[in-house]
Amino acid sequence: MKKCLITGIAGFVGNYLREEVLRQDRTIELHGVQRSGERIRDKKVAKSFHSHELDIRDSMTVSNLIEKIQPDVVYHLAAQPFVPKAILDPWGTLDINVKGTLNILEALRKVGKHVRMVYVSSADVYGKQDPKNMPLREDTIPNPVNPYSASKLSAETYCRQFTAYAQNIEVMIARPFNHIGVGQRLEFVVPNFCSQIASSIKNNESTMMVGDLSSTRDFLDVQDVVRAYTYLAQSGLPGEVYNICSGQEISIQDVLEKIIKIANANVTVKIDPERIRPVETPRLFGDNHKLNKLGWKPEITLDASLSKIYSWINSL
Ligand code: A2R
Repeated sequence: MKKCLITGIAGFVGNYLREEVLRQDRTIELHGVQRSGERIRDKKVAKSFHSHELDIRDSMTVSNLIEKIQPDVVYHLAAQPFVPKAILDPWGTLDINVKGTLNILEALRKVGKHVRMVYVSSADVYGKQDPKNMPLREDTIPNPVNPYSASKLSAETYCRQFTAYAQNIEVMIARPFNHIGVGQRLEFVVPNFCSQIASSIKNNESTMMVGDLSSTRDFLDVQDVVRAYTYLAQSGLPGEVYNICSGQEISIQDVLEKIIKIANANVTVKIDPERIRPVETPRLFGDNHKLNKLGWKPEITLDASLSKIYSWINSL
């Protein structure tokens, strides 16, 4: 029986990845690492995998667990994923994102069994780029501009090095662009807009204040994102980087208008100059040809994804 380990299984993305991995193979022996056991309350979900509570910064515990499981496939998602937190605490971010990844790689190397690992990095490693470089391809030279993306790029480097010299380890590196879905934290742009619009309808307010809406991004539904991770695990090339993106550029303004239409809201959007901050990345979208070549293509449209998210927020 194949053994799979997902780190960060109780997080936003990990939760969807768990579902997708089990949907594709009901017989798989699934293990999940979570830092605290509190996030999965649903008993049926909790029973669907072997849960291991540990901190990936602790090399001994990581090593013992990997020695015990001897996984065939690893999806490494556990991370400190917030840029503002990384700016406040670069050391803590480095510890989790880099040392944590290194602990996993070193434990897999010591076990010696052949393993394929998907390392979930971030499109944020591209950082500050000339808008003319869009859509970003995997061979664009990264230029990280914050401690989060610096830590992700550093961990990517270790993944490539271990793939090169540890005979038993093959790591595929995923660089996801913006992903959205039910359950995402409310501070992210889409749930945030949905929540403001839902409350403007409930409170009969006709004006909504926003910041700069002109920047463009590339959105995928989280279910398409986790499907892409399984494609990398199955047929990605070791040591290679893959953009996980739609390849479609859309302005935040257009996303907001779509949500207003879905909600059938009658709100006027007003730009609040106080909310306008210098945007580091006015345009950000990727080229997904390399991922498409593995057979993946997105299945969920942006409209369908936004509708699901709006209904969820509206029901909270
Ligand atoms: O801190 P917890 O208990 O919420 O667990 C989080 C877990 N995690 C850790 N697990 C073990 N040892 C650690 N030192 C540690 N630090 C964090 O990673 C949580 O379950 C998971 C991250 O989930 P979210 O915060 O919901 O992030 P999301 O959006 O699922 O991102 C997944 C990956 C990350 O590597 C991002 O950098 C990338 O996608 O974009």
